[in-house]
Amino acid sequence: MSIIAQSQFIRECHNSSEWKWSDIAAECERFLAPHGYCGVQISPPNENRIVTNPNRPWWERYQPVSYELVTRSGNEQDFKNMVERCNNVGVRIYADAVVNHMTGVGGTGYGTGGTHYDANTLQFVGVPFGGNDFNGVSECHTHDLNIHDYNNVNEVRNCRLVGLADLKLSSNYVRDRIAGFLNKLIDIGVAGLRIDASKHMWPGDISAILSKTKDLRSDIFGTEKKLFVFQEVIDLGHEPIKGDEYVETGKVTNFRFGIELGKVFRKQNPLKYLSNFGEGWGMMDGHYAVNFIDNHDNQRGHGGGGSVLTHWEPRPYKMATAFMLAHPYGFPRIMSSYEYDRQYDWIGPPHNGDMSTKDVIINSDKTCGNGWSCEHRWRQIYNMVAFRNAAGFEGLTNWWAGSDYQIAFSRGSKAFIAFNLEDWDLNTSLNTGMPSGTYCDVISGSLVEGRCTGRTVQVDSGGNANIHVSNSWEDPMVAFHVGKFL
Ligand code: LM2
Ligand code: CA
Repeated sequence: MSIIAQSQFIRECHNSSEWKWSDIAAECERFLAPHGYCGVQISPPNENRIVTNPNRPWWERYQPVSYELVTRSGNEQDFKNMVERCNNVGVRIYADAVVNHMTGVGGTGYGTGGTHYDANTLQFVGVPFGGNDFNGVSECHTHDLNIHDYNNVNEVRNCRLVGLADLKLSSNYVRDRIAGFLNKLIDIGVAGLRIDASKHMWPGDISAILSKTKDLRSDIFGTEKKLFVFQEVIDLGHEPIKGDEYVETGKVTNFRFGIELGKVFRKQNPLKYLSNFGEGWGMMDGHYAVNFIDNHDNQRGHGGGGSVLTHWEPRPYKMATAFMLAHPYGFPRIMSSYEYDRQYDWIGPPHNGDMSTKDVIINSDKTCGNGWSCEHRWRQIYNMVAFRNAAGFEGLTNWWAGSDYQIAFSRGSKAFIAFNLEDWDLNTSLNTGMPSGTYCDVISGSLVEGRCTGRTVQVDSGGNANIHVSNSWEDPMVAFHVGKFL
């Protein structure tokens, strides 16, 4: 999953795959805040079904049992501590809100908080929800109440997604229970939401639920601030439900972004075509787009699937991520994953013998251990987060394409980046738009105590620099910004 380290505003959030709340709290303090990450998208915080066949899959967290805050990541007190510690250092928490459905139908048992549920009769006493609170034969007309036809809008929204009991979101009672849950999160200090399975909810129902939510805590966020919402809508262009239908209620995930960059950085489509990437490629208005290279679903073939780049292919993955962070289009989200046996698409987070989630441990080179991949701690990635923060709201300037697979661009006079995926060196003088001086390349190293541990680039008084990027480098790109000036 992703240490959903995804941050807000112009900065990036981080998607934290099932980390324990105590580990996220520590990470906010020791790494995310100092490196300019704005927030963390956390795994669903509410009680879920305990699935034992297969044994404790990651996806059990997408089967709510109640709105109690008890999961493998921790209990309510752990959750409150995390939100407080992260807010104290300016890192915001964005909760993954699973409100389209409860568990899969069939079976009975206890959730991660010990609450009983009966998914045969649809009794979720912890909320409580009963049979009348779910869509049934009057709303959904398929023979088994499941979704089969994604070209049928009513079916996609009123029937069951992979057999999950579909909440009757048109009901005021149901809306109130969900809004109560969201208001509990707001009281604790959460800043926003990823709304899971938004495609399977009517935009009007999302709007009605959100209209019942309070303002955010004024002591943390100032007065009259509302939840920052981004809705998960898998719109790859060939279904009737469009991401654009959801812009009234917040931002929308842009699934085409990672798929298209996957093709480009695998050299299946020229880099130079990225000159008008974003709206120019038919993607949604950048003001609404939440972009990502991969997420917890599509990195293992779920949720839209496709051939996205992941941490398993580090060289092109770092380049695609650097492009995302360097480019002004949309709002970026960084994934943070864990290692697992890729033969299986269901394997949950690194765990101990009793199935409790393993601690995140930090190695001396800043990488993680115990099976946590921590892409957000890769130098090439966190240094590009600082690049994005330095670039601010500057537009894309000085676009240059030397050949199909050699490009460079500036962000006004704040930052510059060049990529070389050809089989030969890039070595030429380019206008960087930057003030004259010596800059530290943040891909090959970092500026540590006034010294650059990587390569440097010299910009002359006209803003020109000799840009050299060898195709044989570990990371064939160079990036520098005004924050890393020697
Ligand atoms: C999402 N977006 O719309 C999530 O990002 C995605 O990860 C969720 O599916 C989905 N919506 C529902 O929240 C995941 C996973 C599914 C899994 C569900 C529920 O991708 O495979 O379905 O969570 O845990 C599982 C079984 C499936 C079974 C279902 C119901 O894989 O075979 O269907 O539970 O028991 C009979
Ligand atoms: Ca639905």
